[in-house]
Amino acid sequence: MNGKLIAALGGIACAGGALAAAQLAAIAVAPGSGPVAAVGAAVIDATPEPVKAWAIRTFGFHDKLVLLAGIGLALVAAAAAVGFLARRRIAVGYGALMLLGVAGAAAAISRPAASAAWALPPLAGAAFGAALLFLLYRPSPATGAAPGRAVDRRGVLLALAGAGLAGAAGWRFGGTGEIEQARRGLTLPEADDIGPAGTGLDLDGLTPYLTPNPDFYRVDTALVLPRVLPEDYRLRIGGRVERPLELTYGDLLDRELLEREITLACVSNEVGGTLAGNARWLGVSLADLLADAGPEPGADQVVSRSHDGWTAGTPTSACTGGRDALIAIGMNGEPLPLEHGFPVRMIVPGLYGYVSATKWLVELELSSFADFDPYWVRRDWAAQAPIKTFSRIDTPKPLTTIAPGRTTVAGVAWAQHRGIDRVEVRVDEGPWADAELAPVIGPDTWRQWQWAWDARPGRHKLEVRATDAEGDTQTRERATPFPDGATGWHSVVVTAA
Ligand SMILES: Nc1nc2c(c(=O)[nH]1)N[C@H]1C(S)=C(S)[C@@H](COP(=O)(O)O)O[C@H]1N2
Ligand SMILES: [Mo]
Repeated sequence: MNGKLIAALGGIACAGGALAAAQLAAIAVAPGSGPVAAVGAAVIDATPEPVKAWAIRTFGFHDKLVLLAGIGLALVAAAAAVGFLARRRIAVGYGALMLLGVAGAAAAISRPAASAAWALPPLAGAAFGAALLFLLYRPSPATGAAPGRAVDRRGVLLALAGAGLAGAAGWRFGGTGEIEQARRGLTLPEADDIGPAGTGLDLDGLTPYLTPNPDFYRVDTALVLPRVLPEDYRLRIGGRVERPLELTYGDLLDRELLEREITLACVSNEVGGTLAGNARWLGVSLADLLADAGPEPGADQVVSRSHDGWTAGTPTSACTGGRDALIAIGMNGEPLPLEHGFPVRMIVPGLYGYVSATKWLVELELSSFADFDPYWVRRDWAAQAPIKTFSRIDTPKPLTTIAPGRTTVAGVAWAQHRGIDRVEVRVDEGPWADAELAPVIGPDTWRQWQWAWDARPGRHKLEVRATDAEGDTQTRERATPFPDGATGWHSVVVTAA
């Protein structure tokens, strides 16, 4: 192998060794303190909104994977270049490793959940990388011919293999196995107050009434899933309250448990989008918990905080004022899945997820809108975000060809906590026709609808609009999800032939 290539590989071996060592050290300190997670999270927090929106649009649920791959590729390229340069000037190598360590440490301690100890894994990793550099890049024998250093071929290959193995071990043992096991070992109690169960339409191509957990959309800023064992769990309720409280997971299970069907939706959902799901949630009444704590007058915002330091702000009135706001522990008959907030999350009917649905919930702090801006509000999303009325055509699918004649057009509509009263469909901008609505149990879930269409041969545009129970019909005017939710009618073009 040629010397330049070995030198480049040597750089990758030193950086890889540094990273692997840091990831292993992070297992002992805290999973979030690993440089991969910390730098990734810092990049996510610092990414300007338009870039983030573009990433979600382009990569969807894979946005985090793409980000990690991007950081990884950039690192490999930089490490190869540094490794190459270090042959002539070894200081470049030490400098780059120091930079890696300091940047990793800075990213780690900037995390909201961090303690000072979070700086240690990246620094320890950098020190390990420096030791590798020292061992692999040896001064050339003083022949005077070639200045610089000779890179130890065998050593580089060994170090690369070692870093790979250590990285894999770090991934495995820093993983979620222990939490998955704890989750599987749990049996949740029956609800004391069992809400009505909706029965949906079962039509080909139509979104099912209840969303199975594996199909439920996932949106959050967590690169590594926060790991909270039920036995270590504490929910603190404090801030502007008369009686601060602290509850364990067991304390939550011992309270009256409610089971409610509630549709959750993301503010980033575009017209026609699928960032919403309907589940049967098991949990404790948030209103009861807050009544125990006694919010002080003027504390109009409930700030909820996750284990990884993310925050949401919910109007106190929405938490106490008669809706089924839940501190949820169960989803569709199981403990919450890890991706959906295990062990405890918040669910408030009628508000977008970013202002209400905190996953991996560990703290409720009574504050005011004037005094505190939560995560997305600091990034200019609206502080108040009730869910806007939405309707979608699920079938027929856009740009498909259907048989002429009787065709079922069907979809879902939602206006949580107001309820859907009417869904209308029109073809080729003709008159609006009323769709048939599936029965619903209340205003907090989405509502399926269907309409029988006699499709003439040709190309057609189908459009849908819904009216909520307050009599407000969806506006045709298109708005982007930023800053408080998209508007506009969903349309689908199909050909009957
Ligand atoms: N801890 C935490 N909770 C969070 C978020 C987050 O980034 N971190 N995102 C919120 C957003 S924007 C939405 S839409 C919902 C999505 O919940 P789901 O992933 O269970 O569907 O979670 C909310 N809760
Ligand atoms: Mo969201």
